[in-house]
Amino acid sequence: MSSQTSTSSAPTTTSSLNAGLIWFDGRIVPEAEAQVSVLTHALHYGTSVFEGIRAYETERGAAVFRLREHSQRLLDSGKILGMLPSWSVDEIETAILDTIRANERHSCYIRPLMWYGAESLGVNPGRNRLHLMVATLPWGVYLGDDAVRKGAALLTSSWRRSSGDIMPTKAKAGGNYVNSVLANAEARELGFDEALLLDKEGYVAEGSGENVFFLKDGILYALAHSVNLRGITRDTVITLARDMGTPVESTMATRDELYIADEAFMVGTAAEVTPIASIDRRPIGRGEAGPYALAMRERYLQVVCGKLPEYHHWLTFVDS
Ligand code: PPE
Repeated sequence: MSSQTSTSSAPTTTSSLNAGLIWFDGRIVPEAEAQVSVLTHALHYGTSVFEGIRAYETERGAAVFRLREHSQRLLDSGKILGMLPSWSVDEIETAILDTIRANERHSCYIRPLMWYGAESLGVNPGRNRLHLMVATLPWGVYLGDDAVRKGAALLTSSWRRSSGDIMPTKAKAGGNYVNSVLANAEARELGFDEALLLDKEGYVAEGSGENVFFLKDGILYALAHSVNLRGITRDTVITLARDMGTPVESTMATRDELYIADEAFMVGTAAEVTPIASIDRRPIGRGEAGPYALAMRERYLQVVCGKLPEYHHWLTFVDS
């Protein structure tokens, strides 16, 4: 009888993500050399924290959008998990900028990840060392061009967003994302673009990877933080809306309030500003990408690409 086990040489584990050179515990190495043990604590228990950041091409070369806030949130996520990293916010910023330069990226999605290593197994993170890596990836429109052009079709998920007494929802922690993965997979399998998650009281929380806004009678409503991730794009969009003269309020809302909104849209680093055309097959407004959402998307893209000098304080130019 043949055995399933082979003792041949180690498999190569390079991804197909074109990450190129990766910053890994202080060294910049090819992706194939940025390897971890299969006994890594984070792989078993989800004990990692991460960020999603974008750099855009501007007239002055690549610029990272809100680098300080993202780097600080990575450390904050670690703090929530009780991690004791040795990297400062400045060192994380430098690692990110060095990785972009090493790969000569003009624009990219940036994924820093901090995690417990493989010194001990068992729930207690105990003696595990902390590791840090930064990858940069070429990444386009998150939910696809169609979702942006026509507006995304959302499904209220049968999975609820974890509440803050069950999971640390303010931490961008690996383990938390099982919730997002399940909700997103359910929506996709049923033919929708994205999932909308309710909190345990039934208020709309957020998308699997986005914060949500809706517009009603000229007022822009940002869904309150409650159990949501404290989104940096959410904060950006609130500022841009106010600067455009739109009144903005933070609110709790049930799903039916969104059904009868004039417009709704999702925001996030990956999703940028993505209009919502329908929720649970009910058309929102005219059932297409709404004019306010499209104007906000346009404005957002101008800001991140450095076209509006009054927002340059949000940009870190890679080559300055
Ligand atoms: N909520 C969740 C659950 C979330 O994951 C994100 C970001 C946001 C809100 C928006 O946060 P911010 O990027 O600070 O505006 N989701 C990241 C991961 C997406 C992924 O598929 O991975 C992102 O947008 O980078």
